[in-house]
Amino acid sequence: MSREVRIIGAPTDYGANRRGVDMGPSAIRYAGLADELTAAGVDVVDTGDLLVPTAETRDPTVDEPEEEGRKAKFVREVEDVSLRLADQVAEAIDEGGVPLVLGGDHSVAIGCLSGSSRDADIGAIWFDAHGDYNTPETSPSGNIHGMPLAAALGYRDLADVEWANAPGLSEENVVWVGLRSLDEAEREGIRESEGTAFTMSDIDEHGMSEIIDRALEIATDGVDGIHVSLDLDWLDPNEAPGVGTPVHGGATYREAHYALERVAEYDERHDGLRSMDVVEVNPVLDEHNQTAKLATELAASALGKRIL
Ligand code: HAR
Ligand code: MN
Ligand code: MN
Ligand code: MN
Repeated sequence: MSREVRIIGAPTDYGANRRGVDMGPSAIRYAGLADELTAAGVDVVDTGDLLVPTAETRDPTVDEPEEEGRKAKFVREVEDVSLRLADQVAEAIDEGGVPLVLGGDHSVAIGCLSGSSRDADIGAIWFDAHGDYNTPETSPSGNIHGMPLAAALGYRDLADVEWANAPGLSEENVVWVGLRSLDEAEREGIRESEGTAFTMSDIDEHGMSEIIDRALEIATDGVDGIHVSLDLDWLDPNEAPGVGTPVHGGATYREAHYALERVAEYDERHDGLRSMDVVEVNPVLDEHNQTAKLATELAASALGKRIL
């Protein structure tokens, strides 16, 4: 029997600075996700979308952390989504499936990491132009999509509550791949962290093939499995124009596919891919749904679709 991949839509844009990523799950489904995954040889179950109140009906500043200089917009809304999403992710894993969460902005990774690590030690590979390692203290924007990894690791949690923590995520098993846009304090935080950061320069120097091997080795060392977080702005904007915060000089089409094909290969040998998210697709900024289509193809590569 083939493995079940459980699609969970999380149509949020609370964590982003522009509207539109809340339409990501629809665009990704419309681009043919289910067919792509079926071609990858998995059983697809679509559980639909979490119910997420539209941002216009909420006040971004309610319950922002109070001390001066701390900012985390829509923190209560992100909390609500994270708790419900974590339950769904944990349930999918309990029932033998692999949860594939469709964002939504990258704050949805908080619920993913927390649910995925509820009863297990996990590592994480963070495919992203950005570090997403800000805290309410260091964030220049107050946008929570720049904070999920730090929040999951328990750094100065959002609004001083524990809901964001991913209990079984171990920092030394966190690997960033493809970094090229960091804020000052965030850069300092990543340098000091026990995680491993591979920048685009590292990929230039060593090639994606070597970098992804090292990333997999580090992320999977001594843990039960990994969470793969795929922010579409990891790719170059030529390939993925439909994202809220594009940064030039990103992964190419083939580099991205190759990396995720290696994830699938690892998974085949070790059953190590525990959960995955695909985030930050913004259909409003996209060209003919190209970025959403790319998201479906990359998810399929990670879940075992092969060329031959
Ligand atoms: N670092 C900036 C901030 O904290 C920008 C965050 C980026 N946006 C994302 N995350 N798409 O990967 O506001
Ligand atoms: Mn991100
Ligand atoms: Mn990003
Ligand atoms: Mn370890």
